[in-house]
Amino acid sequence: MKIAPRYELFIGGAWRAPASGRYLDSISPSTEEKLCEFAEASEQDVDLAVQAARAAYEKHWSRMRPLERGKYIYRIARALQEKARELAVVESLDGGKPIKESRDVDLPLAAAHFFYHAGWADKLEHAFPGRDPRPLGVAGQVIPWNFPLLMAAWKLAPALAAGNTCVLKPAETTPLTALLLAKIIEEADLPPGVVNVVTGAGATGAAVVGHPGVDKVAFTGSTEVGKRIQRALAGTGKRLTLELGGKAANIVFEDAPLDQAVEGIVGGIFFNQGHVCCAGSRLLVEESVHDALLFKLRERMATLRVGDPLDKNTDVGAINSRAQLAKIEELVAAGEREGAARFSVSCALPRRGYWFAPTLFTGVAQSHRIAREEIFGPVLSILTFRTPEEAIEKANNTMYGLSAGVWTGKGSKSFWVAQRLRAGVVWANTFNKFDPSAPFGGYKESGFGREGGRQGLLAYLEVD
Ligand code: TXE
Repeated sequence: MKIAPRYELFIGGAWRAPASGRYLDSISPSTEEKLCEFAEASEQDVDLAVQAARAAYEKHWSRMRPLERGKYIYRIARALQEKARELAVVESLDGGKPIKESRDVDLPLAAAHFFYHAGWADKLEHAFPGRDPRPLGVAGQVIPWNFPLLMAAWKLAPALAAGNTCVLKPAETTPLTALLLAKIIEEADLPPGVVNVVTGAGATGAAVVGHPGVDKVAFTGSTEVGKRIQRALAGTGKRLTLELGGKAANIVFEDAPLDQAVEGIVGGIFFNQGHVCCAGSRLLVEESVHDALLFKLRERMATLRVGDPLDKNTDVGAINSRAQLAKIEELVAAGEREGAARFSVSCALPRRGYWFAPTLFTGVAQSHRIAREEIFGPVLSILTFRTPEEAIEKANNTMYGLSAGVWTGKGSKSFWVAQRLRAGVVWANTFNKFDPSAPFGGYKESGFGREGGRQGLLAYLEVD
């Protein structure tokens, strides 16, 4: 599974050149070298893809015995496992994340998502007994660049299991693994048009979500674009789920196992360079253990290896794009200007590519931009609290509500706090744990709808 010099659009089971004849470059963020080029789909191409998806829905996928649908999805899952190593390399080259993460997290989770949903295909009536679950039709799905293959799996697997057909639009900085997944789907012999992959930038995404032939839109990306899509879809009757940004609080009480918490905090913010919607980007620490925790945290941060994503020892890879690096730098500069104290790990960064050293800020006030805005980079903002009530109030003092973490030696306390947090996921004494059976999604401006589990299937079904 080598990277080809050029990728076309995957429409109706065939690889088609874009109507405009235009191609975009795929750049490796760790070297700034061009990896290949990929097609830019216009409205015309998107229209063909939606037509292909509609025809496949009517003729094949919605009529097929659910057990057969499940077999196809199992095939995709197995192929992902078989090709996991190569896909992990491409994911790291294209997106900049460390190979140990693509190998140990993205690939196994993507395969697990297909395995899990394959099992649902013929059991939907058991998931919703007596409620006659039926597919919605054609799903238009737009995904981001932070977990390119995994987000493709999160979108495609439940949609297909529920009997829908799909038009998937990967992010413009990371199209490659979705295109390789299209190849896997082609080799798995799915009926043509069941899955279509149209690459391009924001305009292609807008064409997908705005196409009148699309029955359901699923979007993961920035809050700004999510809101724009919500406005554009108002009054269309299309079903919509949005998974948007976050500003998760990781709350550490004085009775927490501090060494364990340090691991969770480091993983929570530096995993995937902090390009994670549920990243633990606000550390709320009980005042009495602030200094002790900070000491341990800085020591642990100093051991992080930043650099070549393909090196198995790398902990923190490249920033996904020049634009994302500029956004991180701008917010970090704002943090310094507003008076927070910055500590960045001192490490040699490669000369080429986009890099940012793991960084934390102390003395952060709730009004600071670094406490309010999603940085989406390896930058942690530390705030303190004195009582559980204050911790909860601060944790909830955000427009977002995707995830949170609670660290305490008392199980009852973590439940008490979790019940009061307005966040879709709350982890206790751990962070960033995922499972296809666990619904994931947000409160407030982090979006609505859930992905994963029985609840995630609801987004792709008409249930009486
Ligand atoms: O996101 P966009 P960007 C946040 C994060 C990041 C910021 C900007 O804070 O710094 O967003 O990232 C497609 N109609 N997240 O600008 O633009 C686009 O082509 C339809 C959090 O890269 O939202 C891509 O496929 N689609 C987030 C996808 O939307 C449109 C993950 C996401 O890109 C479109 C990513 C339009 N009008 C960024 N415009 C998370 N929740 O994990 C763009 N797109």
